[in-house]
Amino acid sequence: MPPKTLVPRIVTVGCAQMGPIARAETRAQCVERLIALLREAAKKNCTLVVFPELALTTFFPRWFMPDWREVDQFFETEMPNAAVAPLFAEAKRLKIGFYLGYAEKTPEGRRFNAAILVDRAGEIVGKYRKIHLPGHAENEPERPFQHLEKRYFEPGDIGFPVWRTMGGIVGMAICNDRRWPETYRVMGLKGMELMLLGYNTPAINGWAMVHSAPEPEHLRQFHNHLVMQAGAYQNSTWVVAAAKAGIEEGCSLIGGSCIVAPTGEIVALTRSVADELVVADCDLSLCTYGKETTFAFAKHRRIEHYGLIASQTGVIEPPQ
Ligand code: CDV
Repeated sequence: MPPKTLVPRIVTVGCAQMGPIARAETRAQCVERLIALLREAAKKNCTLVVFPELALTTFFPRWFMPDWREVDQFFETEMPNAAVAPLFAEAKRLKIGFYLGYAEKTPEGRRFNAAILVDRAGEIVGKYRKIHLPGHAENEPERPFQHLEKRYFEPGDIGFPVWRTMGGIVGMAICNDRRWPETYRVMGLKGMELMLLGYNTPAINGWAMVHSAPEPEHLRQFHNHLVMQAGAYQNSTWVVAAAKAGIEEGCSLIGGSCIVAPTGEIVALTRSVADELVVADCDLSLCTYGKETTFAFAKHRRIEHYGLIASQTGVIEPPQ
């Protein structure tokens, strides 16, 4: 059989890191920053831009707020809405699709850490609700800062969908999801070629500080890249990950926003902890090699031995 020639399928993707967002910063100010990044992406021929998790507000789960009316100020009750309309309009004018993370409150009063995927025509084609919520549900005043995602959000209830859009098969995830191999594999089993993700990762672990468990800061960045490089390689997919970075309300967030190729190699990486765009020509045809060789799932997976993964949550050790 003659060798198959792979036709390049290039999506020029912008990974739009944001510097800190102050608590007092308005939606309008955030949207202005997002639009500036979008315009820079247009100059660099991007057709898709990835913004961070909770890109319209500060990372509010760092505070315990007993009054839910205060909490609700950080949530969007509809999407799009008046505040983000200028972003949608500019993206449509520039013909750029985008991923945007935000806090969602549904008409029934349910709260999710969500992301939307908007296509080049300005239409919302997909929504994802964060499944792996880190942190804790109760105030823990001994911590230097809180991580109350388990209080303010419900775990996502729509699984890990993927969408045929922008020339490929696209999936979404949010922050902590990237640390779990199941996230990539479930979407990998749906043929994902491009995973989009936003994150807010503190440079220190509040629990570790309280318990004197050492986790040097460099490990936070190492683990950030380790998991995404592994997930990309093991599922032969591109991964585009945009951080919110820098000192936000006294809390240091790591940067390290990056674009990872299906080989697991980082092909674009931010250098700052401020608003910064990095770009890569993501050739989706490069996914084919891994998907047809080492990670040809249909040929090599042995699901008869994997049942435990989907039937047991925690560890059950063998008897002594
Ligand atoms: N926003 C997050 O999900 N942050 C977590 C932190 C708390 C570890 C992360 O996985 O980066």
